[in-house]
Amino acid sequence: SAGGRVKLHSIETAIIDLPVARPHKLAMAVIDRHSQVIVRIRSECGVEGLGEIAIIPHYGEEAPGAIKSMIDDCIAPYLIGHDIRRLESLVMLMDQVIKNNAYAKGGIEMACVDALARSVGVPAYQLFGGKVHVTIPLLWVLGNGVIDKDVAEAEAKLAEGRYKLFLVKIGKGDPRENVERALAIREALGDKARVRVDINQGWDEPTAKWGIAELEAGGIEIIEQPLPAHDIDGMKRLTERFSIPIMADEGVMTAQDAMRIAHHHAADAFSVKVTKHGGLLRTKQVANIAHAAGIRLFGGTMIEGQIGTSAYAHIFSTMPNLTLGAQLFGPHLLTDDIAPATIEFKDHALVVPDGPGFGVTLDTDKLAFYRRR
Ligand code: MUC
Ligand code: MG
Repeated sequence: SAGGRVKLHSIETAIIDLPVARPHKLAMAVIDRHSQVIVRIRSECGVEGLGEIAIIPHYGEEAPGAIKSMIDDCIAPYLIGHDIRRLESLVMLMDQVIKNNAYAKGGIEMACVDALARSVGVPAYQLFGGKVHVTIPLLWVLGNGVIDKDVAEAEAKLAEGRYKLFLVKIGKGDPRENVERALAIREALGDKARVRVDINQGWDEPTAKWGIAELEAGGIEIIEQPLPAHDIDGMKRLTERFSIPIMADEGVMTAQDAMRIAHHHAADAFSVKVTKHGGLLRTKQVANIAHAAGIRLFGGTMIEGQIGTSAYAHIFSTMPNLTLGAQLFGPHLLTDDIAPATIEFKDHALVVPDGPGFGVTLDTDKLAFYRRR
């Protein structure tokens, strides 16, 4: 056994920029290269762990350079020598070192979980109660911003047998045009597919009252984050008003956010993401609050590659109330990665990897190639 030597020896970070299959249009950004901060940790006994922090530009308060510096200069120096088996205590220590900064902390914790699970030879999900899902239904995000292109892309995904659940991003520009675009896509796909929308905080309450009614009547199945993240009262009124499920994403970051939303009944569902909650432990905490409150879960993404997607899948697999699938489409939008493709996809679903750790190995040549300098 590793005895008492599973101590953190080093934490290294690198910013990478990965190519994408097509420009991905969101409310706040167009992604034509996707940036990630990669975290590599090593224990004194030589066990390694990998973390990945994917960043959508202009999405939140985070930026790659700031995350890298936060880890290298502000957090890592305090963690060296800490026993990674005491994971919760490591997360508490990070919270003492600096407030918030969930992405930076989440990337470090992710790498520690990988190393810890590897050191005991188990899949990461085994540290969080084991898997209740063997596969997780997948959702593809249509991000062309143009009806014909989105429909053609969805048809191609349907033909491949990989996706039959789609999400349209409708938070940018004229709400009327956006609602029409979502309904046109829904109409064109007919019974072959199900369609959801993400407004990414783009509407005010009167617009949401009008828009959600239209979308519900047109057969859209879920409405994600229609109002600004802070507007819990507005989200509560929409959740009460409509029978179509209202999902919180940007509005649920911390466990306290989850408590508040659960208390006020201000969402029917949460989109959970390891980075925004600050690691696998905190993600599971948010999920547990949701479970207790009868709130359903959707596995979110910041468009992760092999490492992040596997980490997300491991923790998602342990959540009984994760019944709305996952948008872990990153490995199919990114056209290259710094780790060989190991995650399997089958029957419109992702197969939860079986480790050890996250089961992903780094390709150091690729890391050197994509590394920002
Ligand atoms: C979000 O708000 O869900 C993830 C994938 C994507 O295309 O947008 C996001 C963020
Ligand atoms: Mg979202």
